[in-house]
Amino acid sequence: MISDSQSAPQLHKNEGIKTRSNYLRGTILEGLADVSTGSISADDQQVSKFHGIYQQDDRDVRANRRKHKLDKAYSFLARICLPGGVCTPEQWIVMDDLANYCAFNTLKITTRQAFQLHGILKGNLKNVINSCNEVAMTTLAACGDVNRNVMCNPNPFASEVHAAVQQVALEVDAHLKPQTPAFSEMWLDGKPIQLTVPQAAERSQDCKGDEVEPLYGPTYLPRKFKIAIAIPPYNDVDVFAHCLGFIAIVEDGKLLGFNVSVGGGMGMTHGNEKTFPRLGEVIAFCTPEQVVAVAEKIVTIQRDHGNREDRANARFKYTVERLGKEWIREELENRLGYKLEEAREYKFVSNCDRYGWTEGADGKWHLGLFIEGGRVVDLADKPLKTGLLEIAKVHKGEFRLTANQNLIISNVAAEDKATIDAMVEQYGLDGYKSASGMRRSQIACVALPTCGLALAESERYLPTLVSDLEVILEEAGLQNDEIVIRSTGCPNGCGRPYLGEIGLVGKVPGKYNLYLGAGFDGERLNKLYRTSVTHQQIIDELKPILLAYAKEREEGERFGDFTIRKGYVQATTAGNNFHANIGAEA
Ligand code: SRM
Ligand code: SF4
Repeated sequence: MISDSQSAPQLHKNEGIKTRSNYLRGTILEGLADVSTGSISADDQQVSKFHGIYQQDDRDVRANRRKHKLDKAYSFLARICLPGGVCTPEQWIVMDDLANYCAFNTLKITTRQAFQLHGILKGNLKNVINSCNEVAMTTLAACGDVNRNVMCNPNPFASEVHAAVQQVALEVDAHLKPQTPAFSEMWLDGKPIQLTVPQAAERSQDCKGDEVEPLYGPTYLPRKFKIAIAIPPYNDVDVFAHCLGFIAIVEDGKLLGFNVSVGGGMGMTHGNEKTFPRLGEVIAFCTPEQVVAVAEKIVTIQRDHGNREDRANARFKYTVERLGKEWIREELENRLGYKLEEAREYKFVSNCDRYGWTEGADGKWHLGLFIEGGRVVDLADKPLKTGLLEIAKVHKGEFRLTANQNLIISNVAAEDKATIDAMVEQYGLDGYKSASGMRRSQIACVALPTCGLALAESERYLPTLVSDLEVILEEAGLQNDEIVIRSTGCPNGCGRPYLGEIGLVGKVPGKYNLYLGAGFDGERLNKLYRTSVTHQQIIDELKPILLAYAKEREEGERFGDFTIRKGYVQATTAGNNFHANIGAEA
């Protein structure tokens, strides 16, 4: 017989940290006031994530500092939410300024359409958060066990629908923000948080959180929660990689509503097959008026049924895997108090970005720029950061950050195109014109030197690998083909590598697991092909496959599909068979 002590659930220690934090206060302010160290306490590091800040240290200098018995070179990362990736020129100018004066002089466009500033000393955090708030940007809930920045694809072709969908993204984002007064008290001297749309004052009656946090309650969610909205035919937000996805259904230029997808996520742990990437499953259709309620109820389902004992199994994808999509739909409808309609037809064609000028339905123009690794920085030959600042000073539309870490200069009047073009050329921002199709279809997560979890390089490595692969692409005549390549420094999946036709996932310094076979439309995960391969081995492994692809592909056949048809890897048909039928030698 199992004794009580054996059967009582052992909550993960982070649950206690959240409870004791008093709605996200912890002792962060005391920690920041302590000038004897650049760091804060371990518990506060967990709590600070909800405020969008992470303690990090410069891993490039870690060993040397240890040798000289010095403390680590601590600084903080701030992640700034931009729902749907839309950023005004005024906001861009503030970000540029903060990068110069409070951070490492660069801006990172993230895979979730947000900004990251690296290298902030703890004494500057309040200044950064305040400055963002003054232009309606916030770090609140950029990280932590809450809903994160809501994504929405920056589809310039359907500009009218985009505006409606962007509004939905803003509303869902605002509705799911934590309500704790701690953020305003701690960082903003009690001033209100400025959001692009006002934070919803009320949650549904049956939310069953508590007075301070009507939606989340004092322990928030078991784990992070992510939402994306896609407008077919483009799946450039990788909607199925999300806990909750909305797929816009458009007829005759009108937004009818959204298919609802549940249970996606990327992260896993090497050697732990109980963890796996998983793609969301479409369960129903909802109208634009129902979206916010659907998002709220799904979040409460995860709050109440997610695993609070094992953080490695706490994401919503595992809740859906455990309880089944039919149960989730039934529970969702119970909580909504009405039935949802059946999902509608849709078709995705690509999860890549589109570059160059595109005209929107309203006659305004949008310029897609390639920003390698999402890093906005002044390089010796290409002053990208200065260029974008100068553009922000004259641009009358807005910027849109893409989920592939790129940038769109959006809503440009026809008469202003020439000015923007000239500036793009002057500052070397026209890289999209000459980059190979593979380079333009890449994602690299940050990894070293700032990411504490990186096992290998990613952002600093992928450009070199692509340069070497370009020699083969040239030989094969594939230089203009979009072949999706994604790398991450560890298996957490920040660059959504399991949706790369070629995926590279760091194992140890200089070695990667090589994955092949994801769908170009973002609807099929890839499969492990080789483990722990070095730079040269990656090239040697990929060369014959790329050459064969050039010669033997069928009309319109994508690289990922080809690697499956030719038997290099077997297709992954669901997250729970991601680890099965692996084509790699151990
Ligand atoms: Fe991520 C943790 C960077 C998108 C899955 N991620 C981290 C941390 C904060 C490391 C840490 O916990 O100490 C990284 C900071 C590195 C640095 O120095 O900047 C980090 N993640 C990023 C970014 C900046 C990658 C990028 O190069 O763009 C992305 C920021 C997005 C944003 O603006 O919010 C980023 N992270 C993602 C994505 C992609 C997505 O959401 O579409 C994923 C996979 C999708 C998913 O969540 O399933 C992702 N990050 C993780 C995980 C694994 C979660 C899991 O389910 O196991 C971790 C580690 C964790 O949570 O324990 C993590
Ligand atoms: Fe860091 Fe791993 Fe995320 Fe890359 S995938 S940013 S190495 S946590």
